[in-house]
Amino acid sequence: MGPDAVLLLPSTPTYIRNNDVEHEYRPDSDLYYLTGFREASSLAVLSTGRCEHPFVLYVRARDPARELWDGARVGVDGARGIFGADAGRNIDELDATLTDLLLDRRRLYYAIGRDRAMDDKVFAALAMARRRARKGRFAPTEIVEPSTILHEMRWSKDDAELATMQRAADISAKAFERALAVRAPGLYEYEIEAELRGCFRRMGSERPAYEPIVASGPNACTLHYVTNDRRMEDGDLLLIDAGAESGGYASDVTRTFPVNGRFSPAQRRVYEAVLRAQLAAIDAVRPGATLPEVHRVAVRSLTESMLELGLLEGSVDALIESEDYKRFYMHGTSHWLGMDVHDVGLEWIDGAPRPFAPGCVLTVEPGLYIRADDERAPAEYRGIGVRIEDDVVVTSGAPRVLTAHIPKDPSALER
Ligand SMILES: [Mn+2]
Repeated sequence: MGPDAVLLLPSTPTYIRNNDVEHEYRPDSDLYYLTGFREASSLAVLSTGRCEHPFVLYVRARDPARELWDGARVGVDGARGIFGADAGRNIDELDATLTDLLLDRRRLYYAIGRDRAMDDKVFAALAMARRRARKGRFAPTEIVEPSTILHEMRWSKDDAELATMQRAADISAKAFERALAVRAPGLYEYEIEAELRGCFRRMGSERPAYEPIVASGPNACTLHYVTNDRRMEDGDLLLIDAGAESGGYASDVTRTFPVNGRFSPAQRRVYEAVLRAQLAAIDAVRPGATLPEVHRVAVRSLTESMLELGLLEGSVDALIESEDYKRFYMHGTSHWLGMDVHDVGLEWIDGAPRPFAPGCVLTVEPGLYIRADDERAPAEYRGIGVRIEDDVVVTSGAPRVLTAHIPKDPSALER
């Protein structure tokens, strides 16, 4: 942060769902990353240079009457004793005390525009600090976006983080095992969703890392399908894109398999094309490689398959150049994965794609989607959507796949 700087890191605001019921509070990733603190209405303040308390944690004060309703709070003593703050403070005293923390700091790290109510408090404290800056005292003259430091720290995962991510992946693996065991024609998609969610919670996952996609038959061609209310039919494929969050970290997995336990020949050809592309793309995840490079590997392999399957005509190079392949593969191949399912960290640095380094984690998730109403496609492929997604860690050598134990070989899936 440099000398004489201060970082303000507030919790995410809570939102009313309806009447007096709130949406579930999910701790802010940055705040949780730095402090481990999970309660709402909190704010961490980190300061460099001469100051009385380098780490101040504002929390909701203990309040037996409120805690009777809402559950136990760590309180200001716990902020110090449990979370290692140099000072714990009551969040209700923020307005009265924030100015002091900004005085004699030159640079303020604060993410403007995420929470307008908090912006108002910070700007008021900043204005007050400027009024009080005299006789050798001073106020911040720079406001810096904290992600410039924090998100780069989060981009590369240490061993403890990777162990947590492996745990999230293992929970997802159990849930997919369960989905494979219970799938059957006649069930509704939400019954599979219920199995996934139940499995996550039974194994201690806090919540799904994102809304589970349980897309049977033609629904697999809707990329963000989450209504999950179709009755599955004999002969459908089922595409499940779901991942557990555990210890604050996400997993993100997609598998596609036949509802009746047997791929049709056409389904199997499409499936094997996606699997070929996915294996080639995973193999490209090496130190120094980049997201666009991994995507290019997947696109080339998929475009070759589109020709073989008779979905497109022409040459591979021309179809890639014209982007005609996007009719069947219209999304990216990868994103960073971590505390956020689409995790933070720059993708480009100084105008060039960022090279992978050991410890960064990304998904590899190619797919083929042939819409049911695509009358130019061979009839046997219409309505087939396939995606296969794994979570991959960059190491100094071969890529490490956190979700490797979830079956994806077509014969293994049938077994
Ligand atoms: Mn994904």
